Amino acid sequence: MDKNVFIEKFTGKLPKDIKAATPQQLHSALGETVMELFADKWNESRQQHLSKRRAAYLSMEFLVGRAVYNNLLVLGIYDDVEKAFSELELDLSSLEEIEDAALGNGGLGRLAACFLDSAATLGLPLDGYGIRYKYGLFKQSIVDGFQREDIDDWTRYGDPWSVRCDEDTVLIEYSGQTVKAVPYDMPVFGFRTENVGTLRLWQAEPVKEFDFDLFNKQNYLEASKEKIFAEDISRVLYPNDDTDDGKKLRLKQQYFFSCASLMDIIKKHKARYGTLDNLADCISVQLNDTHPVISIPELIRQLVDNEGYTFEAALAMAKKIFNYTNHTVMQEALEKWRTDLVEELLPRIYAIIIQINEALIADMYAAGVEKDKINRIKIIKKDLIHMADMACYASSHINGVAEIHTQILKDSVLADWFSLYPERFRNETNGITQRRWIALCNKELSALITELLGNDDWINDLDKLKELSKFADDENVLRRFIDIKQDKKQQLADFIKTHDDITVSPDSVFDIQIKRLHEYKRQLLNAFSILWIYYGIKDGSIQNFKPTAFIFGAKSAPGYRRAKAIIKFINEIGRVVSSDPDTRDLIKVVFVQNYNVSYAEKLVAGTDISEQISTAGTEASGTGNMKLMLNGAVTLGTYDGANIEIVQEAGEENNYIFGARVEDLEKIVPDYDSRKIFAEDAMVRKVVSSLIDGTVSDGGSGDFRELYMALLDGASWHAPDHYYLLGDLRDYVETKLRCIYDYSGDRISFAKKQWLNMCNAGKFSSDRTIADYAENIWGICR
Ligand code: 26Q
Repeated sequence: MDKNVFIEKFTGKLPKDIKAATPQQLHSALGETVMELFADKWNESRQQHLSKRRAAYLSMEFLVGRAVYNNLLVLGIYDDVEKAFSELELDLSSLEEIEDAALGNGGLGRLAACFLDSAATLGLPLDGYGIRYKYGLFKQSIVDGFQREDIDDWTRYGDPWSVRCDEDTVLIEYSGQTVKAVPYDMPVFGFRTENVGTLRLWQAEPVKEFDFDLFNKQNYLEASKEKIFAEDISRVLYPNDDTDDGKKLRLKQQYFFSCASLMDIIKKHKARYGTLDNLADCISVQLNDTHPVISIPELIRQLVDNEGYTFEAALAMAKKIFNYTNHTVMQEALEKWRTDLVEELLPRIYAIIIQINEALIADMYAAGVEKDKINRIKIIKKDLIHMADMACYASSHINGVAEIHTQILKDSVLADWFSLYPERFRNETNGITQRRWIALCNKELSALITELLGNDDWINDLDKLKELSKFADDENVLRRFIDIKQDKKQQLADFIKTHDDITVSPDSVFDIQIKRLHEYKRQLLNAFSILWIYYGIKDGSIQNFKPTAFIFGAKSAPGYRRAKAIIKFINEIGRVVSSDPDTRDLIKVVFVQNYNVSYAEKLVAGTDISEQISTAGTEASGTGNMKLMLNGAVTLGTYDGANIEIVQEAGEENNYIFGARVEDLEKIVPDYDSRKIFAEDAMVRKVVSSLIDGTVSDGGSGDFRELYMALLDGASWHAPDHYYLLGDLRDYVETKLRCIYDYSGDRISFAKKQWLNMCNAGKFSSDRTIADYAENIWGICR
């Protein structure tokens, strides 16, 4: 990039008094400048992608975060732009005020964003399709220890990284309503490549903006009704990241982007080939969980109703084109739609689903499958449409997201399907992009890596980090690593101070748990362990405890009562330990507000201990665990999800594993009695009793009592302590204490463990994951 050309273009977009420009003005000018400079490159890539077999990633969520810094980095112009800014006496860091595009809830959405980054970098023809929500994931604040939610109006100051493409607008029809789907395209720049991917996000708009007749008749509300109802469809991201609430608007959203994306794919294909006969040779579509699975009957509808194919031919094509990724083992998350709802909203789709279901049953009879099994796997059961069963029937490949997760799919969640079509099942262990998750967020550690390796090729090939294992006993290198970690902890502490007005000492151990708030992720277990340590310090059973900051970042679904109670509980514990002079200098509890991608970038770099403590068999993979590992943290975790592969790579001796494993739980669960542990273990009893004995306050809501009862008596929908907190608690605390004492006992040995985790994170690059999808699922190449 020519710096002078850049400066001229950039300043031309700024107000006269450049120094008075707001961060938002700077951001818009910078974004527009970059978009103009790279427009040709993007266009060439678009054409390229259409010229060969390609893949489309359909996802209801793309948690891309803040675009500006990442784009500068991957385009290789970060340093130049930083210089240009300072020559103009501007500060690039002022753009930290720019909002994240939080168009996703958590892991599934962030994975989609990492995948696009990796595919672009690998030069692969992969593009994303999703929804351009007006409001992303709610903004969270903590008031008096409780979570508060606010809307996230992320485009309020514009969105310079998107291009509206009116010419590709399509019409979406529901019964009784037709709306426009207008695409906004975001470029996905690859690192050190000419290739640019496209993330196409659809926005819902009315066919008719305003009814002037009605307005003239003074019927003002009615005059705008069509617009409001249309815009409702892409107005807001559902903040649940697990439970299937079966809401009609969500079904409308799913159909909206599935239909629009397939029309787009078909239109482009026809324009190029003049026929759809070879569609399956030219495109592969990845369904990110069940959310876009309505695409299956929709593709068939378009082929049959618009293009004259028979149902059988269309179904055969669908089976070749689609692939399905499952991201969760929990039954509550497997989407089911009521037949009457689908029939009312999308009668033609409903009719096609019935035909698919009939084809499935016929196939099964023909193959001699027993009736019970057919009844279990058919798509329509009672009055519900089971989206996962439709996905399994009509996909070429079905995959889980970590070894253990795929095994659980085969053994239980999708066991019937595995017995029918074993060849369809694959494991694709998740990954993360090292561009955002170290090169960008930890420039200091990246510089050290580059220096030691002699070049920065590792940014395209993360396995290169393995070569750094040879420095694991080099005290000089470890000291430099420790200094960098200290630096990142200081930066994090400074940010927490400005952002949350909480003081945390960078000289303490940073023990961090960041992820959505969910019972199965067991933030409550972490909270109990802190109380345990608190009581242990008080009664003298824990001595010489090294000052530790327990840092949490998590959003709860707004309607998830228990998760919200856990947030309040954590904050209450924080209050107790810091108002006690015996512990205030030893234990600090921090619950950061509005945990998001940008906050995560700071947290992952400043972590010493990575908390990955889900009940064995519940976390499909986890990807935060990989980000923290890559930045040199040890994992304190269970044998669950990708943790297992992490310790396989980095060594059990360099991590802290505790708790029951899946195979243990299988034996324990049938006669598990949390009351027994509670009765026999005085410390467990003391800690758990804090929920009801007046130690902490839930503000009179009774929510803490409800948590207590769920652990000891269960609830109408589950057995007592169904995530096995009491069973794992003692082992967890002992392991955690060992970890903290290891840190304080011998910082160098502990740094060695941290270093070796970083060195062995290569497997968890999403470049590896995407290369595998490309070769084994999509059949695409650069
Ligand atoms: C379903 C119905 C109604 C409303 C919302 C939903 C819904 C929304 C989001 C269901 C699930 C999700 C997201 C799930 C998710 O993020 N799963 C995570 O996926 C990661 C990437 O594979 C894994 O690493 C995590 O282990 C898994 O929890």
